[in-house]
Amino acid sequence: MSDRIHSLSGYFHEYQKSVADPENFWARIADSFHWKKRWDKVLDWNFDGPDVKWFVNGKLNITENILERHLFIMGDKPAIIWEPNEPGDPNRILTYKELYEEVCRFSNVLVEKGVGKGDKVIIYMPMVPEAAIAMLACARIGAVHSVVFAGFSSSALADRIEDCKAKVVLTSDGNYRGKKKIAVKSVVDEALESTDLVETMIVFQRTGQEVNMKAGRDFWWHEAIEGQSTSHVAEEMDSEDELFILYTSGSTGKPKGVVHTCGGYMVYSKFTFENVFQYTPGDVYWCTADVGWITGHSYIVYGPLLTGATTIMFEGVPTYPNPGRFWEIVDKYKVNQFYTAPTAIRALQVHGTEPIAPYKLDSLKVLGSVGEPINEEAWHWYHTHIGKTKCPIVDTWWQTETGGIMVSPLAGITPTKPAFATLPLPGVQLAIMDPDGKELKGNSVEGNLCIKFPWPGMIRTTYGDHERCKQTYFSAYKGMYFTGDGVKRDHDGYYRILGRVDDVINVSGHRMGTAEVENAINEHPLVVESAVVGYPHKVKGQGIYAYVICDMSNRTEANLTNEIKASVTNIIGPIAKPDKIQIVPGLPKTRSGKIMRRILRKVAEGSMDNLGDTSTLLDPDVVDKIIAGRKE
Ligand code: 7RM
Repeated sequence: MSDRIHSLSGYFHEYQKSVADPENFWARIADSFHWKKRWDKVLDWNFDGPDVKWFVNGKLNITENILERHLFIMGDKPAIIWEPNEPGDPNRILTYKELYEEVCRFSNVLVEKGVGKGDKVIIYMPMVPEAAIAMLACARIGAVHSVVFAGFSSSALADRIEDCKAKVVLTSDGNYRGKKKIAVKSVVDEALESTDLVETMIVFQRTGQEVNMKAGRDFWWHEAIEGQSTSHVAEEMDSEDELFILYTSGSTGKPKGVVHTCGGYMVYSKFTFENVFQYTPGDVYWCTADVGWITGHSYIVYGPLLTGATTIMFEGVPTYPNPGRFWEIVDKYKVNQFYTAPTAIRALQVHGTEPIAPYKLDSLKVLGSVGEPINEEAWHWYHTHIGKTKCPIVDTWWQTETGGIMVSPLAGITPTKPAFATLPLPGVQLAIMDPDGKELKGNSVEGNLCIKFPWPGMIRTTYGDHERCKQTYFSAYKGMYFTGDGVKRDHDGYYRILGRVDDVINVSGHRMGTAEVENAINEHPLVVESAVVGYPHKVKGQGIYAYVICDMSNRTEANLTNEIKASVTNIIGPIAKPDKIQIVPGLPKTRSGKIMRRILRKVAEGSMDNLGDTSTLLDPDVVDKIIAGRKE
């Protein structure tokens, strides 16, 4: 059954209802799912705890709403179309029936290995259907998956294993991405040297490269599923049982494990998918994200599959073997909805329109954008050259913590404006706050973006540290969830997201804490102190600029810079590698010892004539020295 809104007046009507009577609004949406037992109460909440429960005492299994639900009516319909890295290699298509059978087989494997309800399972896998099968098998048996992007380093992986106390890791031998063949299992092996929590590792064979298998701990995926039954009875889950943990960066400390629960996430991911993309039966949908990020969770796997959609999973990269690869795939599968990040658009824009010319792209109905603000130039390029001016662009604002899209046009329904995420989805009550904690009402205002009422897909806690959840999201503004983003509401009441107002930067749509990068830099033995800021980058959106104080006695600057980059790659992963490193004699600090990042940001972006007040600095001279040594 579909809960799709069909018109702009329908949107306003639903929005109004969702605010006037949220419980009835969401109960009606939730009623179109299969519950093993219906809830007693739709919502129980306070933002002080915070303590939020949706569909209280409802019992369900999310995978029944993906598998059993679609098995009989559309068993032969493609659920997942997998396109490999290499254009000539065979693709794979899994129908809903095949997906059901594969998930059941793997569920049985997990049970046989002693994995049960509440156990944490790390999934460190490339973009292969088995990554989705693994997620769904965990959900089916009640285990809690934590997918770790396979580009993270062994030490980042070890941190996550330790934090959630995982006893199982699912991985692959290797991974193909563009020209590269990447080792995957050996990264896990290295991570497991520093922790003894993991009892079982199951390895999907993708590349056939040589790996070490530790007897009693490591098993091949293809051997493990052999002879397993293709049926499995789904575990009964409480609506508020954990579904997954996904680590995300914040402005302080190590990444936090954002916890999502079964009932609310199920309802929210499907509702937002159907409505934002206006998915209709028979459409082919493609989201280019990686399953290691929330976008992959909600809009490659859960949202589309709950809707009975055909979802494409692409193993490769936009520019291999050439910058026409995305468009070749769009034509090949007659993709109707295409969802990507501004950074990918900008990376392709650089190559001009020639790579697009051979392709028709006439199947496209909807284009989507996610992960970072989309600049107007990229918006127009996307609209003109990919959408041929006929496809609405849905600029979708949301976060790992929100579970699903929060502010976005409904495709073809909400009139769009370049670089505006437009209006909140039904059920989403936004507030723009000034620094003193006053809500800015009316139009033409700018401030910090907060949310004043719960929505089903929202974060429940940060794993193992509820206080941190409260501090990070529910303390800045009383009784509200604070997003960390700045926002403007224009004269039409449309929302434009301005970017982070905290020490989080967004590099190619990947969220990174400046403190996290600094900690990695500081691991280098010759580094005394560092400060990291973002600066505008033509393709990545933001680049990473690091100011580093170090002991230069027996290194050249070039050596040291390379060593620091290597060290960050080792500690976090290549995505956190600074673009620019400037060795500095000191950092601009206030008398109380606080680094004035505002100044460092200005210098990094090149607006030195506009540094603002520097009178509170301990040593104002240091600023001139920093400007003099600035990296172009
Ligand atoms: C989905 C995702 C969240 C942060 C968020 C914003 C930024 C995401 C947009 C956006 C402007 C958008 N989750 N962001 N989408 N900024 N317009 N459409 O990216 O947890 O990884 O990042 O990303 O700053 O707070 S995330």
